[in-house]
Amino acid sequence: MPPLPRPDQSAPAPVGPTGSHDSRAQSGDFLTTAQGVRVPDTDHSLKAGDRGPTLLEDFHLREKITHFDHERIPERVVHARGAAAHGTFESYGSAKTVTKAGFLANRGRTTPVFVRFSTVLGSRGSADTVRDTRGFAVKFYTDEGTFDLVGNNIPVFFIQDGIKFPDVIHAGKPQPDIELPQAQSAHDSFWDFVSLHTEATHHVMWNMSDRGIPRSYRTMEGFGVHTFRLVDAEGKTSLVKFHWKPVAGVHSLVWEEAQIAAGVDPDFHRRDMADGIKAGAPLEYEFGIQVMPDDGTDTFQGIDLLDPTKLVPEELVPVQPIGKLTLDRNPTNYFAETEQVAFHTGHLVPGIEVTNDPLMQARLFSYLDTQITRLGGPNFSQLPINRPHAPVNDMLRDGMHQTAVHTGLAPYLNNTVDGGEPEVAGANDHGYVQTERVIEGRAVRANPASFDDHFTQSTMFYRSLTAIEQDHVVEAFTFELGKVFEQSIKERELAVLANVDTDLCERVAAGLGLPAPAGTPMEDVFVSPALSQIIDTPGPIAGRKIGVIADSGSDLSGIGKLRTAAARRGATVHVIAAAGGVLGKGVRTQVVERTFLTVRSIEFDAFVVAGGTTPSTDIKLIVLLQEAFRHCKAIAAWGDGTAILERAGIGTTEPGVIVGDTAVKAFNDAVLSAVGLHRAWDRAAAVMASEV
Ligand code: HDE
Repeated sequence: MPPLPRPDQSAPAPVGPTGSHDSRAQSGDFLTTAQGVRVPDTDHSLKAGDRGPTLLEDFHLREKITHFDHERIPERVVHARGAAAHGTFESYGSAKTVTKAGFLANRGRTTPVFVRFSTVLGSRGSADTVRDTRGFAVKFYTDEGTFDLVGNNIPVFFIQDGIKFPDVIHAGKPQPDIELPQAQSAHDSFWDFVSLHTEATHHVMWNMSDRGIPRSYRTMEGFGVHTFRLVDAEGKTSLVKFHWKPVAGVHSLVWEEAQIAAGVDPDFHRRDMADGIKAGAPLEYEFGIQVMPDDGTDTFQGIDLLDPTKLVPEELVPVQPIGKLTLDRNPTNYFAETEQVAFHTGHLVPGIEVTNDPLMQARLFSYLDTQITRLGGPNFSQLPINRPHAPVNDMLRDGMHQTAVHTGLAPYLNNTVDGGEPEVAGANDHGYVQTERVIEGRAVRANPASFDDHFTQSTMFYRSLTAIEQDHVVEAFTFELGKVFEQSIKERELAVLANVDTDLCERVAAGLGLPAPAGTPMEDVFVSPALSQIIDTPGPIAGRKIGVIADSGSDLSGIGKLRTAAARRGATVHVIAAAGGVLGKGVRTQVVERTFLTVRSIEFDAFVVAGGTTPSTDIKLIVLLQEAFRHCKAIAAWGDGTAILERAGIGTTEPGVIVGDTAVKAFNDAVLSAVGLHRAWDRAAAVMASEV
């Protein structure tokens, strides 16, 4: 008997003009129903007379309303608030020594990616700049199948065993009776949980540091958190930690900015990413690995590599760059792509394997499971954004929202009906063959003793920060615990801090007006300068925004020169004036993009007052400049623009304040270098101590 036709399971999805999606909606000349029937009127329902009741037979009305009624899907149970971008990963090939994964091992190979950034606790409509951990989830559409690296911007986690995940999230989410506070950890149940579960301390230290309030996604590090196992072409294994290093450097907001932004522009991070991409400044990160020997101990120099509350200091194991990620395309449709993308820690490719980290093990179950509720069934991999770019030839059949039209008669193996096909792949055919490892032991509900050390690395983190960063940690703890009502919770958390660092505990206790308990912090810990984000040489400024205060009398050609100098480094200049419109005439014009009414200091990384600008007494302008000064941003003026700084009480000799006669090259370079330093931290002590 001749073989029956083979099933074609990779039937292509409809492709629209934008490339990968079905863009049926809003194309063609006429509005139609979902059945393709042309619609004559979509504004008036079919009624019995113009003042009569609506008729049930109006199929267009019913279809339109019914579809609308079902437009929403459940938001993610965590990481509901997010934004994403498309891009490319290019391999340096340097990982070839440790992995056979083709997208990493082959120098110059490019792989399409989709990356979603998120906060953890807030609902889908919550603000971007809240104090929280950020998700950094990367989908690599490799030609050996899809690999998802579902990471965070903090290298450690609150808990050591996945069975505790619902507990920590229930504690962090709004309280269940009246659902508040939204997207905040500053409430009783969060601090109740973390003060009772001291394994959370290291992650909490990071959250309370500047890492909890990133400046933007482009200035945020990413971490795979768990230890992964890489396998090379000969079958040799290594243990690795994954890192994303932002090319733009690691920078954060200050707490007051984060709070203002949550009200003034809740989309602060989302807008920054989309605007940057649109302006031609892609987000860029280097992918790196720390490689540790897989010697059977799952430990490196006393650090338990299976404990996700521990990191490996970069001074002990340097991060080796293995490729570059560039995000340069905004999504076409938020729902279809950003909302429907489904990441899964179990989306692995040959050469990348998991370890026994008990947090990772639980995640391997959760991510597939959650999509079944969120995306309404088991066929979510067929959604355009989730579809692998490698050919798919599975034997999964039917189910809700099945869109593939499978052919063939034998969706099972072994078969003779479909000619015995398809075959299974061995390691030489790029099959995912798990490395053999010995697994034995008694079934116990227990952790290894090394998981009991909750403080050494919490202390290491705190002591590795600079003084100004430590001040921010003290402020953050004092703020958050100051929002807690139960005295016993505050006292218990102070007892935790007493075991991290005496000075930290005493300063937070003083802020709360409580006695500082005694603890036993480690005196002699390893200090890792790589954990600090403060730099002393200017970094790149692509994507940064500079606000220029001007009016019709300003030196518009000077603004033009500053704009050109900034553009050369990928930064943008935006003119701010008392009223909207265009300043100047003829060739020398500048469009006003913000007025004193619509601008707020948080939108910009630096402010410059153009020469020739008439001093204004508008309180909004004074507040704008004073706020930027308080947030330690670069502030500059040329010519008689300096009079406005003086009016705002900003001394021209203060750190990070640049003045010049004209917007010449030296002046512009000084301004852009100050932006590259991110903040004039030398100003911080004076600003904090200032009195009115
Ligand atoms: Fe997640 N996590 N997680 N998580 N996680 C989800 O999956 C979960 C953990 C992370 O942009 C959910 O599709 C468990 C660590 C990111 O779509 C869910 C445990 C890390 C995202 C889930 C963890 C993460 C999620 C919710 C403990 C950093 C957003 C919706 C065992 C390494 C992905 C979804 C996106 C999302 C479960 C712990 C990162 C419920 C059970 C550790 C970036 O499956």
